[in-house]
Amino acid sequence: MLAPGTYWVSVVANMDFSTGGEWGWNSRTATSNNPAVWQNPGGGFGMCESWTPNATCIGNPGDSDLLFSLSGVVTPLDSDGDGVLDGSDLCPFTPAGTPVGATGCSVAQLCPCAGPQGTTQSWKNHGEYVSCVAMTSQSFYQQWLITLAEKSAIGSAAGQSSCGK
Ligand SMILES: [Ca+2]
Ligand SMILES: [Ca+2]
Repeated sequence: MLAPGTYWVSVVANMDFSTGGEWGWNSRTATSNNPAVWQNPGGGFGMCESWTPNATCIGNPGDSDLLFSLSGVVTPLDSDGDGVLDGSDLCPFTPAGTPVGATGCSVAQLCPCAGPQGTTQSWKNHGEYVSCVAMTSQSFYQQWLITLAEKSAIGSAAGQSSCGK
């Protein structure tokens, strides 16, 4: 699977002319991103032994790019598998199976033990941390993201933690 981006497409044709005949790649005048490049290790064709723009090798500006098509299916990515696609997920690396809200963040990611989310500060005290967890888990419960038992367990774990101490 390829992540969104720009990639090089490369073909290596190893053909003995006497038995394999010729191989070619149709060119076009329009250029997308970088122009096509070619290398001819050993210099059998007398040109461009290392990567050089096609149009320079061939000596024809019309050979600046090569024609090809790729077939496949575009699949939106959900890298951490929490059900929120990467484009909308504000919290990457959510542990597998952890309930998240619409922004792809778990209670633990919204109330990190180290300090308030999005800051480099620590919690003022343990109570501030526990309060964050309590409010966030209550919100998750009201959105049917977690059960009452899960909310209680999350709150209990926060109370027993040393976060903010
Ligand atoms: Ca996600
Ligand atoms: Ca996430």
